[in-house]
Amino acid sequence: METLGTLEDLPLDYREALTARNLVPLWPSLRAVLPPGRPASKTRPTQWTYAELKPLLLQAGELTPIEKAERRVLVLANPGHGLEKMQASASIYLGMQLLLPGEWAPAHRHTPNAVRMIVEGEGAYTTVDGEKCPMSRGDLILTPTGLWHEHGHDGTAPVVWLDVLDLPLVYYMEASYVTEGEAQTVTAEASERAYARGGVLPTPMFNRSGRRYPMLRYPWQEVRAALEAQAADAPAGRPVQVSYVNPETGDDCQNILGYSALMLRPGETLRLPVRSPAMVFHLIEGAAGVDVEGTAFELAEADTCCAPGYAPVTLINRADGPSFVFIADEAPLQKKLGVYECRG
Ligand code: 1HN
Repeated sequence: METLGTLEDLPLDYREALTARNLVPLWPSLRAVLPPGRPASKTRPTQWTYAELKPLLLQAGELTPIEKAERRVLVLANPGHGLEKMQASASIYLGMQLLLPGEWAPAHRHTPNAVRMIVEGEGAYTTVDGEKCPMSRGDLILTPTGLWHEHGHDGTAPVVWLDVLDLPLVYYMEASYVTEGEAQTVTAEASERAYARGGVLPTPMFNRSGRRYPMLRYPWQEVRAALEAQAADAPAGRPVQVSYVNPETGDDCQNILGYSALMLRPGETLRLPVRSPAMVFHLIEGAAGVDVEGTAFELAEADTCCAPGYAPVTLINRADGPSFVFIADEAPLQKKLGVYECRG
């Protein structure tokens, strides 16, 4: 591939003439925006350990009252993007949120989509679109674009959850904004009970269909049971994984980011297919090694790490029993845009 001319090759008065007219020569930057064979990635393989994060999050609980924070969150920022950008990858935002007993995070709605993966504690709940969703360890709760949501806590100990949002993408599109609201009245029945059994759905005439997001809470005990059931029949070597989908359509549960849970059986090592989307791994149960193109992470429970797109990733179970990993990725977005690739 030919080496292209640089900016410095050009006379200063020519460069200044371009700048003065808001013009830029392409060729000095062409290889940077179009690298050969594989994208250049700012997303650096990065790990955030819960043991290090938790005391700092609890300290935030002492330093900053909820009224002064609205959402008391420490953002898991990727240094490759610059910490101030608050992004884990090009499109994924991650944050650990703390809610203390009796606290209230007021209702709002916004354009970015969010999900919560509950890490620790009992007694908190989030109300989404009039549906009260209790929060328990391992549950996934959706807060899709445009739906009202607020968090409360009737329990006695701190509750912590992982927020995953497509904020970096929506912000980049200059489409990110919020609307403040009044506390919601609970009007909707629990969607996770209506959609609790695979293969059968509430009869369309009487169900919640017509809602773009019919199911908002995916209880961990159901997801774990689905993985255990799949593992009972899956031959060694076949990945045991379930995707969080819209039960009415089978589509990804949200438009931009994809969510799944993966079970590593005792002794299992899994080389994931090399794919274009960046990924986030959060350990729900067990212990796991994550090798991202030669960078080795060890995840204990509640630890989180990320991998850039196109990076080979290997997951290794380190526990005596099964390990369970929650995965977020950019696949739905990339598939919709037609840039998704799986290189096997
Ligand atoms: C948000 O609305 C929440 O509702 C958490 O808990 C984190 C990060 C950026 C923008 C909105 C929440 C957020 C957020």
